[in-house]
Amino acid sequence: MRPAGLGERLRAVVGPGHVLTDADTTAGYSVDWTGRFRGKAAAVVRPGSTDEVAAVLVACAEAGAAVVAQGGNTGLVGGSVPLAGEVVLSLRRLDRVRAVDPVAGQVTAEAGVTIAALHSAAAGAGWDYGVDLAARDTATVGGSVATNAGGVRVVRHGDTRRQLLGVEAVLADGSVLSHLAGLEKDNTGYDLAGLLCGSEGTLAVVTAARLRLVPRHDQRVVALAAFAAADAAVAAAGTLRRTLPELDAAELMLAAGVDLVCSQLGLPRPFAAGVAAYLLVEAAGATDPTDALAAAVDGLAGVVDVAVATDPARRVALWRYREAHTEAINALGPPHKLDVTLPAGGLSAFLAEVPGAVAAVAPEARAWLFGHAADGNVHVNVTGVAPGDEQVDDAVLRLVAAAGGSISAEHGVGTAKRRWLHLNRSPAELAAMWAVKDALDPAGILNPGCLLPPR
Ligand code: 2HG
Ligand code: ZN
Repeated sequence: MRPAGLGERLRAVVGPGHVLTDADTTAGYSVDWTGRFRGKAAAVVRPGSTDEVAAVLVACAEAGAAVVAQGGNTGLVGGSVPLAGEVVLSLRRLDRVRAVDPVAGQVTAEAGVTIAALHSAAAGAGWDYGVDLAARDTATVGGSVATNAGGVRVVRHGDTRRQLLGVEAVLADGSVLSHLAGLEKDNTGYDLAGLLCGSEGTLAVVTAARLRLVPRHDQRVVALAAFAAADAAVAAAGTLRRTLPELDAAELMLAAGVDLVCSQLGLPRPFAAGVAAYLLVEAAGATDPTDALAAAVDGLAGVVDVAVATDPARRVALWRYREAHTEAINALGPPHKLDVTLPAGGLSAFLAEVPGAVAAVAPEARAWLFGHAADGNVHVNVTGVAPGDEQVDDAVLRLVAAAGGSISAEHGVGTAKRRWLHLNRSPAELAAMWAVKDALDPAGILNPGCLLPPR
């Protein structure tokens, strides 16, 4: 490892067993979930406490070694892998739920706690955590705070930043910021937790978070509604936000994506032919929301068929059509993933325009569209394009920006999209971001290839 002596210092901090340098072992930390972004780690360091994270950062700063923080490595924008030979700082050993406060409805969880474990801890105290996502068994608190992760329940509870009451984080110089009291009202200056949320490991390494919990809604019902046209499904998601107060999720799928999932996973087709789009709707409440959901779906225009599930196994089976999109698409080869938001009124037109925009630059490519319809968030996945060929990214992201949308809805900018950040952020905003970066990480050792475009 370079520079000489850093490896020895890191081993002294975390113990020899937690500094990995063998290429076979570090390989798993050096590639993203999709396989599109591959690098090589100078070393993987696995600290077991916040103090050890601080000592690791001091050692790296003194050696001038760049560091990429990594949680579950389920991010899909190449933001947690060492693409330029960085040291990987794995937070997975920080996996304690430090405290659940059932009175306040809050939890303090370390960075390496998975979202699934956080849900269990919340349930044990009679509460629920408002963010949920398909990668729940692997994605971690630290990564979800660092990327301001969204997921399937943003329509009801908002994104990770909305749950965040405070963080513990280590700056590049090893100093520890700790603000975990969880006061609901706390107007004492800059919102550092809010700033670090979504900073993608470029300003500090998040080691723990104080998170707000939400009341449990144990009565759940799921409907899979089929539509003859995608714009009717999009319009329906908007209507449900108004007509169904119990709305927990409204997920859009298109026929091609569901067909792919069915053939890859051997699932039965949910309906007979003639369906163009699907909306997977979940309603949840303290009392049974089935009648409310049925009445709301009855009132929707353009529905051609509906399947309803109340028992847990059948609900999971309906969700499988949606949650398996990511793995089914990946089985075709590493996709280009463009997670974008459109203004509500522009989503239908965008869905119609994407295939043409992709075909214009990559005729062999195929676009797969699905996402969180009620948030205007669509996951444009493009297969059949070489990992390094960015023409489709450029075409789709320019289409998004022209329609007034965001090039990153919930996954972050990562290394994948930093080239296009200027489409959403003005020169003044970028200068302010650089000023923050320079103040907190003057030597630029924290995830240097991520988020901010080169100056
Ligand atoms: C989801 O909504 C995730 O399932 C992943 O955000 C999206 O695979 C994707 O592009
Ligand atoms: Zn998503």
